[in-house]
Amino acid sequence: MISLLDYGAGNVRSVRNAIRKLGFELTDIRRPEDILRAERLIFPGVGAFGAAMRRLHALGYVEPLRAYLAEGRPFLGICIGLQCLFEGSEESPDVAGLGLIPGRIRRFDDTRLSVPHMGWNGIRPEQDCALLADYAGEKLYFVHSYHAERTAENDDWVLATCDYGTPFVAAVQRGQVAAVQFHPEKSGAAGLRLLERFLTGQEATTTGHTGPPATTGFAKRIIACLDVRTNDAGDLVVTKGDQYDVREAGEVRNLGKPVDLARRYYEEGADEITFLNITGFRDFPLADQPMLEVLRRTSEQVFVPLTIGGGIRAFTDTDGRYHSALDVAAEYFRSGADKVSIGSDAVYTVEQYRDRGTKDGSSAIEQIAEVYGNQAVVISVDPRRVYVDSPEDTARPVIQTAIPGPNGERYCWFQCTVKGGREGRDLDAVEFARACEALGAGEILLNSIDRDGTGAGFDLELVKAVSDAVSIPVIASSGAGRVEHFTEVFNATGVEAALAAGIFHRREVPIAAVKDELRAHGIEVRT
Ligand code: 1PR
Repeated sequence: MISLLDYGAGNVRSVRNAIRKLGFELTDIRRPEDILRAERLIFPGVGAFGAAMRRLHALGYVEPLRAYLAEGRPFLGICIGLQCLFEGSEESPDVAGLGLIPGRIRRFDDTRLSVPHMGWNGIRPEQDCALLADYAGEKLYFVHSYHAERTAENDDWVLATCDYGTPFVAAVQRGQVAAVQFHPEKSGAAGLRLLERFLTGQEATTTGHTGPPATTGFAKRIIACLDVRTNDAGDLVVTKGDQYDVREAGEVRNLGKPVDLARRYYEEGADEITFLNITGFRDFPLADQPMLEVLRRTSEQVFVPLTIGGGIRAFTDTDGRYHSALDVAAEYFRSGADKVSIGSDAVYTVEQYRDRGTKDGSSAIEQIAEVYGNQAVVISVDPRRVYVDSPEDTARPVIQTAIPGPNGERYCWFQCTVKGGREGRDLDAVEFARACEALGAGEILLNSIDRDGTGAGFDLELVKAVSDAVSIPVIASSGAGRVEHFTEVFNATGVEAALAAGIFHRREVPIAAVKDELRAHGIEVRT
């Protein structure tokens, strides 16, 4: 029996799903005394350091947890569950940690790096221990802005390290007490293997295994995207447009069932899966139970990060009940999403922010980032090129383009649109991305209506303009037609990830072929 310390501050559905998938029963810690009765305890800390510690105090869990750890009983901390073992954190300087491990948690330097550190990074095992034996160079999924530093005082705790601009502690262990900064429940087969070793009590055994010295490269991510909507027969299907037109001979194209396709991409090596509920802008997503069900069922079978977008905004339903964007997002997180993606609503928010000149905390971006963290808020933007003869012809910032317009125009700007590209706004995608970053978004999913479904390659001018303008990760999307397009976008721009839909759905290019091509060009990927 495994006890889960879920203190109700966020979504730990994926940890539950992973444990169940491995065939183990779970019980929840509900009272302080349950902690000392636990046989094996998993603590997937969620949210921010200060909020997590305050919640543990409020529930009376701190002293029993300290006693459990002092006895050296089986424990696995995940993410904030590792950070709380230290003395404190720069994230919440006034809040003390559990103090089991000497040292303080520090923020990554965002003047040099994309922060949060989000994605698949290799680790370097530092002790001979079964939990991470044979993991040298193995890539696991990290998502965090703060990290533990290795020092002389905590050196005997360090089980594995990783590099992201600076070396940091990826895992700690002493006897049966272990904790990892990455998310095993989101790290595919490698993560499940580690969880299984903990669940079966192998964590403290030594193996005699000394792996090769590991490099810990940070992988570029390959994301499979599933545009989902109800077709004319009322079934929820994966569809795909050409420049956002998803109909063929009047019918919505049907490229398969969402859960089946998501599982296929997971098995084929996708680093993340994104669902976009493409008619979410007009339907109320919480009424869209099939979409929530898709997410629930997918999260039981797919152990890499899941993003869901479409319809994330405040809404008054047909009974006159008001639902905040945070309520909508919360329902998605509860159903298994790791990140939500905001489209149209983010455009309206940025327009208001531009007019006002200040943040007021009321937008979906700010509210969701505040509760679930910046890394959980993706902004999906659907820009379209608007050509002009000269920069004086528009008030928006232009680029000089190597792809002339239909009348030979040499300049263009990238117009943000809403409602699935149906309506253009007086807002440029570069200004938009900067504003979203300032409002607290963690990542930009950068589509291109001009390139969507064309197979002509990513719009490198757009991708470069946006990725140069922000320090949060950018996902290049729209237009992938051949493996070379992925190499091109990673070589020509600073994006962290590339997303494709049509070529994967139509089985024209396997995900493994994309990764082979990238590896052959010296670009780090997860195998
Ligand atoms: O505005 O918050 O409700 O969100 C709606 C979401 O649905 C947005 O993220 C928007 O991008 C998406 N969306 C709306 N209409 C469409 C459509 O296609 N008619 N799909 C749509 C966006 C674009 C990409 C696509 C890539 C790669 N699809 O996600 O997957 O272009 O395609 P490719 O590799 O085949 O070229 P809201």
